[in-house]
This record gives sequence, structure tokens and C-alpha cells, in this order.
Amino acid sequence: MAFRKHPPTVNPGTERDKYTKDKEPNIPFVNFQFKHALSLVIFLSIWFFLLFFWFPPKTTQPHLHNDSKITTTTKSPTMPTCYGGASVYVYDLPPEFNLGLLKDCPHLNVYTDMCPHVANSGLGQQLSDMGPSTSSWFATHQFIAEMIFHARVEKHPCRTWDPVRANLFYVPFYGGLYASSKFREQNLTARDALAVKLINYLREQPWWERHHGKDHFLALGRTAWDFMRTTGGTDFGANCLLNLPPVQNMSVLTVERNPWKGSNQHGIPYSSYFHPSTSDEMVAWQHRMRQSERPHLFSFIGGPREGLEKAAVRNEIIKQCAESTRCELLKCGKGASQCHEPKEVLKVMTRSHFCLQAPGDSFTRRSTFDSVLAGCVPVFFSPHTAYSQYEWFFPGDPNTYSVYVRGNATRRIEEVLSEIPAYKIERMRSTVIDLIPTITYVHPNASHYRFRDAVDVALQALSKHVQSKLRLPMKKQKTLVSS
Ligand SMILES: *[C@@H]1O[C@H](CO)[C@@H](O)[C@H](O)[C@H]1NC(C)=O
Ligand SMILES: *[C@@H]1O[C@H](CO)[C@@H](O)[C@H](O)[C@H]1NC(C)=O
Ligand SMILES: *[C@@H]1O[C@H](CO)[C@@H](O)[C@H](O)[C@H]1NC(C)=O
Ligand SMILES: *[C@@H]1O[C@H](CO)[C@@H](O)[C@H](O)[C@H]1NC(C)=O
Ligand SMILES: CC(=O)N[C@H]1CO[C@H](CO)[C@@H](O)[C@@H]1O
Repeated sequence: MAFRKHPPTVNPGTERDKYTKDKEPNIPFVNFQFKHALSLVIFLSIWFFLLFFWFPPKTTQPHLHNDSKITTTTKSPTMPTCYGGASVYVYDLPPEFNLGLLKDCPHLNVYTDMCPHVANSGLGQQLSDMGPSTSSWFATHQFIAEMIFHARVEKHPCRTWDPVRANLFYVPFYGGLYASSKFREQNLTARDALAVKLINYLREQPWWERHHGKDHFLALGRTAWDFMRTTGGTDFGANCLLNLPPVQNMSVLTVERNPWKGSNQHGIPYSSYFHPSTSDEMVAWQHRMRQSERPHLFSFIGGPREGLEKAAVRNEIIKQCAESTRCELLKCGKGASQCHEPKEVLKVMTRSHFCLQAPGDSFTRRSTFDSVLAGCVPVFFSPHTAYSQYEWFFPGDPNTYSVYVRGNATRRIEEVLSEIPAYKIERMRSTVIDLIPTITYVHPNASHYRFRDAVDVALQALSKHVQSKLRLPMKKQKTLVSS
């Protein structure tokens, strides 16, 4: 099944503690030797303090080498927590902008019936054959993150019902589903109608005025190209949502941002298939990925593309993988194929050290996130497949979690990968596995989950971003409330 994403019509050429201090001893009653011992204790304590501050223990994502044994110096909460001071007001939009669209689920995508995919708040159909913690695996559609995001934010600990207190205003428009239902609409006024209506609705809201919409945001499950129609280029069905002037004041979370014109766009992960409800399930999965036997050096899952210059590297990759004894190839064709079976996809990826991520119709791929979930180190052929996209989610140094191969490398991919020493592969894989919680969309009803998931990370980063954009301390914002 060809899920159409879009050829960006851009010219890359224009690119641009815990230390318990002994109880204070009653000094007059201590004998001489005790005093010496005391001095030693004090000396050692000071030394310990110095070491502690010079080499502070890492308090970021704990390194989990086994289930339930969490080695961290900060106590992790067991219950969902609002991190980073985001306070999110969720607009109660007229249903035509979100849930109402689902009534017509057979026609939300010109290529496929979306009804099974919009089920379970966008998680899709539950998978029964995924081993333990079966209730956390779903056949999640690649372009459905906007629904899952919405379901997560509705029950999120950062949600506020009081707009006065809010520092973020979430506009839960199912823009991706709307866009894909109108790809074949020739009348551009009709194609853009709901997007235009949404923005007019927003501008009439009292909370828009407070900061001219700068604290407002959208979350979209399709690529920015689907909402940035250009005049004069090929019409691939995009609407004009992200080109509307008021939207320039908002922040837009999208699975693929326009690296050149998307300064208000922020990449969020595509949703993979794992939506755990408890931390234990996550830790158990990470443990499984650390233990997984990986007989293949690399693998590729995907189909050839015709006519697209950017995808030329795909055909080369398929050829090289097919010719290599160290590569596992899961080729996608037309119609039903194993490469759309979550179980088959993950099987291939959990058996490889490296997973090739060739650009397809657009720069990014859901496969990048499937690969991370499988503990498989991603190999990129374009900087726009991840590096210029997901800065909130991936480490700043690409070499710590991925391999970059230049698009027209004349050397064989196998050669490049086989030169990477085993200890480096191990280190990268460990980083990748530590990233799993961050790129996961936990089950919207999860109540015993302590890691930060994709939505937690996005809300925290966005709230920081918006506050710096407004250049106002939070307290001051509250006094500026319009009545
Ligand atoms: C979450 O819980 C509600 C209330 O029990 C239920 O209606 C809903 O289907 C659940 N969501 C999912 C995705 O299972
Ligand atoms: C295009 O759609 C708009 C809004 O639905 C409608 O008013 C207009 O008449 C249509 N134009 C044509 C040429 O059909
Ligand atoms: C966008 O923000 C600017 C101020 O930076 C403001 O002048 C403009 O009116 C805003 N646009 C809308 C549609 O509110
Ligand atoms: C890569 O290939 C393109 C066209 O095939 C060529 O224009 C470009 O110079 C090549 N880049 C490098 C670094 O070889
Ligand atoms: C020492 C220890 O806790 N080992 C556990 C590590 O995780 C696996 C997988 O859940 C358990 O089976 C081990 O008992």
C-alpha cells in the first residue's frame, strides 16, 4: 500500500543526595580520640561534598540495566507527573475540527479506510501476538500521532482547566486526517475550508488576543508539506494551513517539519506500536532489547520508489542489501505485505545491529522510531530524516546514536558499517535503548508510569520555548490577562 507522503518542492541548494550528616555530637563530652575521628569524618564529608559537586551524579534518564532495579539518585515518581512547568489549556473545539471528522472514517484518507486506525483514540487495533504485556501493542497507523497526542493531553497532569493559569493553549485539530481526506479535492477553496474556518474561530477567542496566539499550538500527525501548498509547483493535494498568516504566530508540532521554512515547526515522533500503561512494561521491553540476539549486521525494510531523485538512494540500498549476506531485506511491494505487519517489522529490526533509514516520499520515516523501539541503531542518508527534525528528542551529537552515510557514497554500506568496532556499536545501542521511553506515546489511560514519554518531552520543551519567545516571566504573564 502506497501511503503517500510528499515530495518537498524545495531546493536543498538554498539551505541554509543523600548523605546523612551525623547528628551533631555534643563536643564537650567527646574525648580526644573521638575528636580526631570527628575531624576525619568532617574532612571526609567535605571531600565527599566537593566530589559530589564536581562530578554530580547523572539525574537524567536512569540507565536501566534490569527490571525494577532503577539506579538513580533522584527519586522517580510512580504516578504521572507534570514536568517542566507546562500548564496546558485544551480548547474545546467544535467537533467538526476533531472527533466529528471520525464519523466519516472510511473517507479520511483517499488511499485507505481509516476506521480501524482511529479506534482506541488513534492507537488502532490491539495486537494479540506480541508476547508479554499484550495489551500495550497496537497496529498504530503512521500518520495518527495527532489523535494519540490529543488523548494523552486530555488526561495529562500538565492540563489546566483555567485559561488564566495556562502558559500553553492546545488546539486539538485533526489537521492530518482532514488533509488526507481532501488530497483529491480540486477546488482549492473547498480543500482549505476547514483550516481557514479553524483559524477564524481561534482569532475570535479571548485567549488568542493575550499573546497574539504565540502561546497557542497545533499537533499534526502528517508532514508539514501536506499543509504548505506552494503555487506553481506540482499539486500533491496539500492545503494552506501552515501558510496562513495567524499560524505563523503559533507553534506547530509535526512528524516532519520543513527544514527551511518551518521556524515555528517542531518535530515530534511518529507513533510506533508500543503504548505501555506501566513503567514495568517499558523496563521489561528495554531489557529484552538489550538481550536480543542480533545475527544481522544491518537490515532494510522498504520498497523502491520511482521517479523521485531523493529516493534514488533507496534503490541502491535495496540492491546492496539484497547482495549482502549480512543484510536482512524485507521488501515492500504493492498491496498487503509483511512490511506492514508490526510483528514482522520488529522481528527484522530486533535481529539487526543497524537499520537503514532511506528517505522515501519525504525525508522522514516512521521506521526511524520502529528502529529505536527495536534497539537497532539507525543509519541515515539525509540530515533531514532526523537531525534537523527531532531536536527535542534525540541527542545533540548524532554520532552517539546513529550512523550517517552520504547519499552518493561510492563505498558499500556493508563496508562502512563493518568498520565500526563492537564496543562502539554497543555504546550506540545502549543510547538508542535509553531513548525508547522518550519516543514512545504511552497509553492515554496510563496511571502508573514514571518515564517521560514523547508528549511529556514535547510539552516541557514547548513551554520553555514559548516562554522564551514571549520573553516574559510566568508571573508577569498572569497579570496581563485580558478580561
Ligand atoms: C480509557 O479509559 C476510558 C474510560 O474507562 C475508556 O472509555 C477508553 O476506551 C480508554 N481508552 C483506551 C484507548 O483504551
Ligand atoms: C469551490 O468551493 C467553494 C466552497 O465550497 C464554493 O463556494 C465554490 O463555488 C467552488 N468553486 C467551484 C468552481 O466549484
Ligand atoms: C502575530 O503577532 C504580531 C506581533 O508579533 C501581531 O502584530 C499580529 O497581529 C499577530 N497576528 C495575529 C493574527 O494575531
Ligand atoms: C552527489 O550526486 C549528485 C548528483 O548525482 C552530484 O551533483 C553531487 O555533486 C554528488 N555529491 C558528492 C559529494 O559527490
Ligand atoms: C538480577 C535480576 O533482577 N534479573 C532480572 C532481569 O530482568 C529479567 C527480565 O525481566 C528477569 O528475568 C531477571 O530475573
